[in-house]
Amino acid sequence: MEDCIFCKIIAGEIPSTKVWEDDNFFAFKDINPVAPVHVLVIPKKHIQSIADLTPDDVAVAGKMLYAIQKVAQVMGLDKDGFRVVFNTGEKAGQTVHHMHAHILGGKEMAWPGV
Ligand code: DGP
Repeated sequence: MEDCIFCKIIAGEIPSTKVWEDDNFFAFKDINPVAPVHVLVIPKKHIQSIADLTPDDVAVAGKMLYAIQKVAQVMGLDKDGFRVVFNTGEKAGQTVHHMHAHILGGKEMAWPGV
């Protein structure tokens, strides 16, 4: 989609540090990491947020969880644990309106963290 930063990252028009990719998803390091490991996983299809999913997106949404598992393995987080965050909408702090999962790890994390 025009003017979407993450669509431009997928297209290679904006540089990023890619950590994993398959036919449907792209994973790269967050530019402002808040944990020793902080990776974003995005669908190649432009979907604005979880709140914008349609029935046509159900398959890609399900596959996204499996992609998150693969990225966690690549980053060596699968043994010790990791956190997955989907900021959804303005009040939750979503700043990029292309659905993305933050994968956070490499440190002890408190809960609740809100
Ligand atoms: P959120 O607040 O949930 O919408 O998170 C958006 C994240 O995207 C934020 O942690 C910073 C990251 N980000 C924004 N622009 C870029 C970029 O151009 N490159 C990379 N690698 N990350 C970006």
